[in-house]
Amino acid sequence: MKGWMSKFKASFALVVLALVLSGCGDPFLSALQPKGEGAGMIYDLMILSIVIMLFVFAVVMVIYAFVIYKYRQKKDDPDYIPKQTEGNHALETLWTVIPIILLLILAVPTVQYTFALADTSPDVNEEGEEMDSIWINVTGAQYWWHFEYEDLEVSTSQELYIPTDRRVYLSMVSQDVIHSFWVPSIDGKMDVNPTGNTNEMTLLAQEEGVYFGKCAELCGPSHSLMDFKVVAVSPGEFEQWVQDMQSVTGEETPESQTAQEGQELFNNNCIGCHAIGSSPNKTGPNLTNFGDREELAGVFDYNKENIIKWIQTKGVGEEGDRMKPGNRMTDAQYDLTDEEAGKIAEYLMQLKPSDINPENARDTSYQDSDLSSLFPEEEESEEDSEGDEESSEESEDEGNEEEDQQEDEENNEE
Ligand code: HEC
Ligand SMILES: [Cu+2]
Repeated sequence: MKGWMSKFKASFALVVLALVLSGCGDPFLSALQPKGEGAGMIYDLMILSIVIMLFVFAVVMVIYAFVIYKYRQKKDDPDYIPKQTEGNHALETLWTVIPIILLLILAVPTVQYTFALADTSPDVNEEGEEMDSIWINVTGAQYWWHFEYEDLEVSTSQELYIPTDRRVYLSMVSQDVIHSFWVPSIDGKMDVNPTGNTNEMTLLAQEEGVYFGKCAELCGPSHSLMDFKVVAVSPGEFEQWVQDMQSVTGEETPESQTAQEGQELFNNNCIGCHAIGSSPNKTGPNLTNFGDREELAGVFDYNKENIIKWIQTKGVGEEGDRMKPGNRMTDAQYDLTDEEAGKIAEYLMQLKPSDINPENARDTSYQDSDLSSLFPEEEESEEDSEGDEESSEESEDEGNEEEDQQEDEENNEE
């Protein structure tokens, strides 16, 4: 009786544990609480395979219990042996066909979703026209991520801003070793390679929010600190963010005297690796909107003290209080006093070109937009072709363009 009780307690504890674990994970970092199209598909597949597994488990258990009970050794006839079955065609066919059917049920949506997730062709709108795609060049580096919105002439690092309800397209490479881009609540993983081949994927966030991302490929001593975020804001807010970011040149004069001195120090010591304003990828993160970061270098508390510590230890931290060992800022040559580092920190912390920041992703305000203001070129070129007057210079330019295009095509064919 006692043994039975403790077994009961153990299984009861297991059931409770399973229930608790099933609610597990933060909504912004859990594949079990999908907030994106891709994560939703992956979640559905997970549920489907778990349901099938539970079904198989239940059937096997029922048969098992039934057989054990029915053919147990009986007291009145201990020598009785049940009829032995061998080579039963009906049974063998049955237990071959059932697994095949189950595997087919799994395979059809898996194959379908695999192709859907890999599809990077442009979306079509309700009228069936192709919509402009937002392509973002993503570069993984030890131990941070760079995001360049090439067509929009906007760059940022650490925090990827995207509009909700609209697919964005990522074109992904690595600057050094293999990393893996993973935002569990929005989509699956994608590796980035240093060898020159570019991987592509799409992201679609269905709800505004700040979603946490992780590098999912062991990439060096600070791999576990290679965190980043996806900031999903409503389309109207995204449009505004892009316009605000586009207006930054890096030459804006800050208000306070200290920050102005900080700017000069920054331009003398740091600009080689860090850009402010749009730029292709550099050795270090783009700092255009550094003042809106919620974490320093993706993981550390964002405050002046930590920023000074980061600058003075070149991102390595102090003995006993490590920041990111092995990071590439250790190559920097500068030598600054704490006071100077403080001035730079002041300058960097006031870099807030936009009212759109992670707070806007968390609030409930929703501004709709079709994002057409971000893609004005097409309208212009239509007007161009309608215009009847064309200067000779223009037509020359067009000739060049055609040549360029031909060259591009030839390159592609290669
Ligand atoms: C040799 C190139 C190099 C130089 C020079 C350099 N940095 Fe960096 N910096 C980096 C790299 C690489 C990182 C990313 C480290 C990481 O997160 O792994 C970084 C990260 C940072 C960050 C964190 C950025 C973020 O997005 O949170 C700050 C702040 C920073 N550097 C400030 C400075 C300042 C200030 C200077 C000049 C005094 C400077 N850096 C000079 C390469 C450099
Ligand atoms: Cu990594």
